[in-house]
Amino acid sequence: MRIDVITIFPEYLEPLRVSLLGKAADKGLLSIETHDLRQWTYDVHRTVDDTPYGGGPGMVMKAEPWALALEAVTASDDAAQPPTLVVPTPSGRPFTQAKAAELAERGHLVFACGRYEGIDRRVIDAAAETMPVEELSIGDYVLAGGEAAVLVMVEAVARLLPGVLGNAESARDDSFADGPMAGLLEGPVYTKPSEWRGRSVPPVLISGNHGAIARWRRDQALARTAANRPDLLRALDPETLDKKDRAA
Ligand code: 6GU
Repeated sequence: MRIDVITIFPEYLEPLRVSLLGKAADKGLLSIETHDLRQWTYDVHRTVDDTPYGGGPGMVMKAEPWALALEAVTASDDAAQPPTLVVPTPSGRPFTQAKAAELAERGHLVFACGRYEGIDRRVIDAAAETMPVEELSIGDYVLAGGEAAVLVMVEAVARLLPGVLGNAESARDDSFADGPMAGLLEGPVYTKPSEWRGRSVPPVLISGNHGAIARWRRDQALARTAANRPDLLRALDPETLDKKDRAA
């Protein structure tokens, strides 16, 4: 997968080079490039923003630098296989695990990081005529710009690419993933020693009874979901609950 990020703060995206993402890049599974939007400004002040039409607070990012940037980073794409343009914005649709999985299927993602009050709408409308555009929000709070949201989205997408995770199964039981625990939050986990500062590991986990362990894990997941995300519990299909779930 190829990822391009256009921003006025390329240093902000440096973390993309470390850890899981850095290793994925080293393995050739992922190629990430960041681009300074000011490369595509031609005035002495390298202006990227201006006052909003209609008045109001703040500044709006100008259309032309964005259009030139998008043309440059999409120049090698085939018109039949366009990249997906992702615009992080608090006004977007929710970025979810399902959306991450959908984006992980695409060959080329371009992230357009807005700062100030956003990007001139005509840029997004024009882009949408030649490529899919996803305006996405990572949650119900407001960030100063899209850069931190891009770090979140790229990490969520990249770990779903084949070969990126060390353990192919580790994505399966994740909170929100499809699978036996779909729609439930993950419960608590324990490792050695079995006794630590007077606290024991739940005995069922050392029992060797795999049926009892699976039942216990599911009960813990149900309890945690009820406590932390009652909205998720209400959204569960009652058909996916068994008799023992209902009792819990
Ligand atoms: Cl994607 N961008 C910004 N600037 N703020 C946000 C966001 C994105 N998601 C939630 N808040």
